[in-house]
Amino acid sequence: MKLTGAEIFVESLKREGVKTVFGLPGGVVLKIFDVLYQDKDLDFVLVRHEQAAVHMAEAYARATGKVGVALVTSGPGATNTVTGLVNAHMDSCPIVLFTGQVVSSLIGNDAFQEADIVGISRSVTKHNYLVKDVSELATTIKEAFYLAGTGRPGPVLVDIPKDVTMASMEFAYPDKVYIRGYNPTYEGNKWQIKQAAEAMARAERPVLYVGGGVINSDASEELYGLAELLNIPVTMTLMGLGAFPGTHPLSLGMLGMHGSHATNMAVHHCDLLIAVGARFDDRVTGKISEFVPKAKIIHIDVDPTSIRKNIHVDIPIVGDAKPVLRDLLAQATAIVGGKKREGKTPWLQQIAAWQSERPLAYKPDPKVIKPQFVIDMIYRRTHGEAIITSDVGQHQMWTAQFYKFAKPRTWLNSGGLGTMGYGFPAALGAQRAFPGQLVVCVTGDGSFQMNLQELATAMVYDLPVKVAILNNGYHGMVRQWQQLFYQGHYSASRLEGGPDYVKLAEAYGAVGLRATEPHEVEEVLDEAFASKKLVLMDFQVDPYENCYPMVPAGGAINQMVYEDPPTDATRPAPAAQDAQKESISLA
Ligand SMILES: Cc1ncc(C[n+]2csc(CCOP(=O)(O)OP(=O)(O)O)c2C)c(N)n1
Repeated sequence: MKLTGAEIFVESLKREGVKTVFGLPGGVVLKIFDVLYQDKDLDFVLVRHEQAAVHMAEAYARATGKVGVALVTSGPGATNTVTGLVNAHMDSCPIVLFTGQVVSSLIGNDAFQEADIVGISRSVTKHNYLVKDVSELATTIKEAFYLAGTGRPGPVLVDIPKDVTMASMEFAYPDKVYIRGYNPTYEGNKWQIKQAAEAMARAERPVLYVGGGVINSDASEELYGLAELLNIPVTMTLMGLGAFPGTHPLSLGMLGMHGSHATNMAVHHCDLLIAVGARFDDRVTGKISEFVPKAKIIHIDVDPTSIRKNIHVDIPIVGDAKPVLRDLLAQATAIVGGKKREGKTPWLQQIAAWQSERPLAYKPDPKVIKPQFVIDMIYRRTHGEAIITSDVGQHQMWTAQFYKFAKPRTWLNSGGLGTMGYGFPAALGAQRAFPGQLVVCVTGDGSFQMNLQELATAMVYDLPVKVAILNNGYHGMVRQWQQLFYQGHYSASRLEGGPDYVKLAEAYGAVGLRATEPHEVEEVLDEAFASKKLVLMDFQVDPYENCYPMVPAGGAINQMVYEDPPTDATRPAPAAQDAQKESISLA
């Protein structure tokens, strides 16, 4: 049967099992939207800004393990997606983004709403395509999904000119894909795995360092088995949180710039670091020449170009985390004769000593809401079972520190790019994937204002996410750096003119709640979590709280700062404090 390009597009998406597409229309994609108008099987979620559509697709992908999909128009529609593409690229998130393009004959002529999105996105996508003829459309879509979801996952862009959507041809969807030169390696080299298993069984002070790759490859069970078998403590990157249960006695939580004292000390002093699906980001390693000075390093990664990119590795293993950890577990089981190592080894005792020396903690205050207290309360009410998204800043680090994620795919976060404005649309994407689930977005007043227009999308599609704004009246993380490293020169970090969030929620038909004192925090959370609607919670938190421990930029990870300098002369000037107090009392 002959189909138009637009019909081929929709039919191909269904063959890929797509249920939901996020996006926003425009002239060159109207033929596709006309087909969607008559279609009952494909959900289309209309956003208010294309950046948000990509974040929703990313979060949908991370929460479900499927490929996320977005569709936008040419020119400004396409360029608005660039931040989302970079974000997905940095966090290895599988999405396919379809952009409309002006008719083929006008490409390169500065036509109305033309942008060379293939050129613009080349360095920030795993691959991209311009479909030149309707005959290529189905194969291109098949390849795009395959590339996005296999190997090291990532974003793939498919640019479709308007005339391609209008032209017709016989429809046939390919069953298989063959892409020359693209053959991801899944199984690790047996000899290297044996070497790694022996090194792990021999090590006296081993640490597993786990990243988002373990979550992408659904390898948590294998990781659990291995950690328990050999009694190895597990630290996770920001992207890896949830890969190993945060409450497990072997969990060390997050490492790096805002990792805890015990975790960073354990990594610094280990004799074997087993990196799985993690990429030795500078926020993790700190000063690279002083990173793990006494350790041998095993690095397991599906992407061969990640290995030895940032750090020397003793045993490299190219492969997908799941089969490699499965084989490692089998080898290690044979080496230890099937007998689990248990009990507090001297190494675990040392770690426990570091933990009690400087536990991850904060000073509660009876009068002022501490941001960490809000996170702690969210954790106590959800027991690590909710899907949590966050934005970027202090609130993000406090969430990573104080919320103990129980399961993979429950923490959706912009790790690599650090994109303010990610958290709220991400929560909406996850809620669309799991309508019955509690989805909480922890955000800052700066970050939330970057994509708050999606409140409308949330209301239209009945996405009852709970947004906890840790409102400190500042770009808090910027203010912290200015206080600690720029002599208190608070340049452009004070956030004036924010809306009244309760009224804002109400303006959209949502529920708005506010807490200004600590005793109100639990009430607000209880009311929000009991509500079936979208709730905005305005927590007016201590504007001057800083996130510790902290490894100053460029420092080694065992050289942490734990508290404000003794003479805190660099706190914001009284005028700024008064302004903040005023805005709290006005609110
Ligand atoms: C799009 C974008 N612009 C700028 C930054 C730089 N930046 C990092 S953290 C931060 C402040 C975040 O403020 P807020 O969202 O209020 O969170 P807080 O640190 O106060 O918790 C800024 C401006 C960024 N990460 N993303």
